[in-house]
Amino acid sequence: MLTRLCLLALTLTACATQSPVDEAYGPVVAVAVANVEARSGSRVNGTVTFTETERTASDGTAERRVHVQYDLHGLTPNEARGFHIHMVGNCSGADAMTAAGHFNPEGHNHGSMNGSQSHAGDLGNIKADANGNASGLIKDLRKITLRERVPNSVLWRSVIVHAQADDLVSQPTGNAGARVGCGVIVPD
Ligand SMILES: [Cu+2]
Repeated sequence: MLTRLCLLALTLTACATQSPVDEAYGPVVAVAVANVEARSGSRVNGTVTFTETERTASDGTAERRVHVQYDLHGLTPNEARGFHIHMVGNCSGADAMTAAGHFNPEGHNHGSMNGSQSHAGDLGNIKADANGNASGLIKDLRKITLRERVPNSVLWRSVIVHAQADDLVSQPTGNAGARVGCGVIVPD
């Protein structure tokens, strides 16, 4: 996708500005995309893009961060819905239960996105507008990576949109209900 964006951008502006993420995070080193399709009889659909950046910290170490841009449609207007990364990149089930439970490589309890002890896949809630669309950018995630074959890699896992809001407290799922949208996270 970056290549396509740069080609599009050539006559307009520099490629670097096409990243959705602040340049302070450093150059983009990996991108992955999940095409979200409706499940459980819903009309939810859209795209979730994962961008990983790398910068050099003051102590000289490489600091990677993942940023999640979502653009989702067919949601219930004006309502919040649980939004997670689930363990298995398999959306084939009509109810998306094939994606299994939350991505939780550290064995933590479910919680809010920024809690130090929450699941790596806990992305909180998305909020639909009056037309049932939700878009936004979640920046600076530190628990996940787009690297291959490491325990916290989200490649080949799945993004799930739920039928209800995540209360950020109930175990192990935040009482977020059925799975109304599912997409496998694949390298772009
Ligand atoms: Cu979930």
